[in-house]
Amino acid sequence: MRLANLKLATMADGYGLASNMMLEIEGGAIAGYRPMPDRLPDGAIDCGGRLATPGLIDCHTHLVYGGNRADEFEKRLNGVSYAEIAEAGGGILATVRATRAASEEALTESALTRLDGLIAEGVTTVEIKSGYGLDTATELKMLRVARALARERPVDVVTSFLGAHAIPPEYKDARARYVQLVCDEMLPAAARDNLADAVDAFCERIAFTISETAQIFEAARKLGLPVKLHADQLSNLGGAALAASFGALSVDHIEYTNEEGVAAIARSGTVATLLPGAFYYLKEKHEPPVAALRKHGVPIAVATDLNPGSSPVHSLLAVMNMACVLFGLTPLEALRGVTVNAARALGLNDRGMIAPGMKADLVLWDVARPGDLAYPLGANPCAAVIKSGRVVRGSLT
Ligand code: DI6
Ligand code: FE
Repeated sequence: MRLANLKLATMADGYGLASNMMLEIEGGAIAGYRPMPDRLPDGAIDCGGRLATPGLIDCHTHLVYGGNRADEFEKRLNGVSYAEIAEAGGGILATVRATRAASEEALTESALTRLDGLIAEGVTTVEIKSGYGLDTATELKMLRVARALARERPVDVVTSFLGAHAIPPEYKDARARYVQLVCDEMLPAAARDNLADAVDAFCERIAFTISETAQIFEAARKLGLPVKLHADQLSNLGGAALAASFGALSVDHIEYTNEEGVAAIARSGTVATLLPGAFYYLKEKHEPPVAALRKHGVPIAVATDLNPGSSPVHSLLAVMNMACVLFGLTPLEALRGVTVNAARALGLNDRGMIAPGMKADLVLWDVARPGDLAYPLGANPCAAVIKSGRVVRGSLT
């Protein structure tokens, strides 16, 4: 396929802008691009000067889950605190009950609806975590559903095992035994069935300690699986530094990470994934250390954290805007955060940029400049989506 008359934001360096380009796609990959010849070559599709970016990558979601928690949102706004809701058996554990009770088909159906919202905005790769099962059968069920989504829609799914998301009620007074179960049974089962591309954990006072997290990361290492971490979201436990010592792909949230933690992830080449949706919904006040990330040259990714509790956000474009308004990212940083740096956060080196040999995952936009993508809230200028060289949405002309 030969696309003509494109404005490319290759993201190779900054936006990597190149106007008046022809782009060649062969066998699902980008063969190359070059300036337009004087007249339109035979068989080339005139894209009318539209902007093309790499397909967007949402590198942190929990989009497979049962039920919803709209009732808790309403309760919170009527004065009941997040902690009170959790103590009464709500919060993550409410979603665990609903997810355990849901059939694989029902989980797939509801996840597809959410996934379709992301795809409509140009997402071509999405990461999906388990973590609402907290028992072996349900964790594997969630991961199978995540894998099934990639067969149902033109999107690549990267999975993360998050058995260490919360302590399930059955193990309320036996944390150590639960961590053991995660390491000795759940994680090996997920690895055996090829259901986990990476291992994640929630390291926080209300979740897992630094030493429990280290134990889980050791188990991941034995299985040859890369790690990532929900780190320093509500307090600074030193999660980012721990993850760095395991060469983590990414550390996510990191509102409370200090400069020492930032220096550690800079040394380990770990990506910092910012999740402004959770910051917004939880009315968090402590901003992530963006200045230190810039100073230490840490690649910054941005993701929805799509989940039913702290971030019921179904729009990666909205999150780009929120990263700018709430965290002071520039529109360029926001776009790099959902393309080149999001690919790196997932350990994928075949996407996130427009370059020869990269996957032909592309989005055509009805905007004049790439910086415009982070500007509105609630607008969707996506004109067409190309996944592995195939037009899967909209029209190129
Ligand atoms: N951090 C969060 O904010 C979410 N999970 C996590 O590890 C909360 C997920 C939920 O409330 O369901
Ligand atoms: Fe999360």
